[in-house]
Amino acid sequence: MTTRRSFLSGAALVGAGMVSKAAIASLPEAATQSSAATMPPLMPPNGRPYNPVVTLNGWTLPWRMKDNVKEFHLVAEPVVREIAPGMTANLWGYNGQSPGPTIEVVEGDRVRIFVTNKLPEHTSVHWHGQRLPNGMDGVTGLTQPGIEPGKTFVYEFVAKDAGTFMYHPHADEMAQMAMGMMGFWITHPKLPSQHAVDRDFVFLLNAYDIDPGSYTPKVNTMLDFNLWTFNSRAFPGIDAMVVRKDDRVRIRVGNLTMTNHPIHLHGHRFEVTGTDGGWVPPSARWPEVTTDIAVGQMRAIEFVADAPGDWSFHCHKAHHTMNAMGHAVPTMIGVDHSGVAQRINNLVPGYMVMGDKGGAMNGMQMPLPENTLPMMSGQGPFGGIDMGGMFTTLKVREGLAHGDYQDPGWYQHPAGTLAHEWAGELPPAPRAPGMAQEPASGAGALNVRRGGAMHHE
Ligand SMILES: [Cu+2]
Repeated sequence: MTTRRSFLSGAALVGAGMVSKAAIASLPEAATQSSAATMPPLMPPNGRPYNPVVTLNGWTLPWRMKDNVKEFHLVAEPVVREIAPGMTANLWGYNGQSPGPTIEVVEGDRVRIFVTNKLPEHTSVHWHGQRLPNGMDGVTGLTQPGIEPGKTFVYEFVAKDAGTFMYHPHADEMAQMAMGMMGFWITHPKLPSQHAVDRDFVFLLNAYDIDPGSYTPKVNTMLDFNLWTFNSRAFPGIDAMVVRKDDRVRIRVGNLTMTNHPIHLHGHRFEVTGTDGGWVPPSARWPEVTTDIAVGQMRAIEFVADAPGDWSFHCHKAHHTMNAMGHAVPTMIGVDHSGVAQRINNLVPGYMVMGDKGGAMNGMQMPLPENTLPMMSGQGPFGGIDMGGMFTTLKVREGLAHGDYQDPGWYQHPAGTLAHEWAGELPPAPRAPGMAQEPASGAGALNVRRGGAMHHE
């Protein structure tokens, strides 16, 4: 969780990136970030004003103004990213982190981005979604040669359209994106009052395949990833999105995984107000509680946070809210294998029966290889949250200060608003037809369907 300390160090870092030494150099200084905590919004120190975004478990890249051009310096390099406490990954990213820092500019800004390559192979940067001169599009071989190791390229264009964008390589992209090379880009409207919201969160959806006990993603994996992340963080490593009651909130999500993610918010209705192609006219918006985000897409959702509480915000593909799981495992629900377990225990002391009552482990700890996250491990005020991966919370509270993004702790439910155990009389409960009358036990509990005609309707 983000603490005041990490907020302060974030502010100090931004200050350090803006010192005058950089202003006289021919290249802007490349600010770097060592923390995976959510950094406070970077208030624009120069250039035109705008309402900054907050990058979930990320930061915004400082810039300098030179001859009325907004100059940035990205460094493509190997980084160590903490995926969640207890696990780090050897990734490739930009300026010390993966994903790279968010770039924030204003509609109509002329932008110059220096890209230095400290990777062991060539790269390029594609400015996903921007309308720009063809030669600035960053496609290796098609619009430019690759940026060789040790070299610096410069991109320059006018940010024509306000909206939500991404950046990523178009060079050995399967491997480079599987290694985490990507970042967010926001072009703010010319008028800060246009599309204004109180809190504006951004993050990328990404996925990795890192074998338990290892540190480097398997870059040839196409679909069967085992770590599903928001901005290269897995729950419980993802910070909460903290908002004031009745704030107008925008959440912008970009998808650079290899599959779609239906993103679901509890307790509120939202509208999709931005797509890859810009702002959705108000007449074309409809209420949602889940929006599917396809590969390569960006979506901005907006709502008024009118319901205090700790609300789940997650991908609705159940496998995507799990960490480091194996899929080649049989379902054991309803199977009594205690006799088998006893016999295996004679051979392998410590063998445990698992999954016969479902997957929730009720806090049971299993020994894990080093650098491996439990499949689901978040702790809430009522015990274990059976979640990992693409899951976090929207924390809506009354009375927060305007710029206060600190985690307020768990929600205190007003009396009479909390689900609880029924303490009164219970009538005999009916059972579904065909089910055993007692909890399954013994070999007889397994209903094996054998032979005969099976018909399908
Ligand atoms: Cu998903």
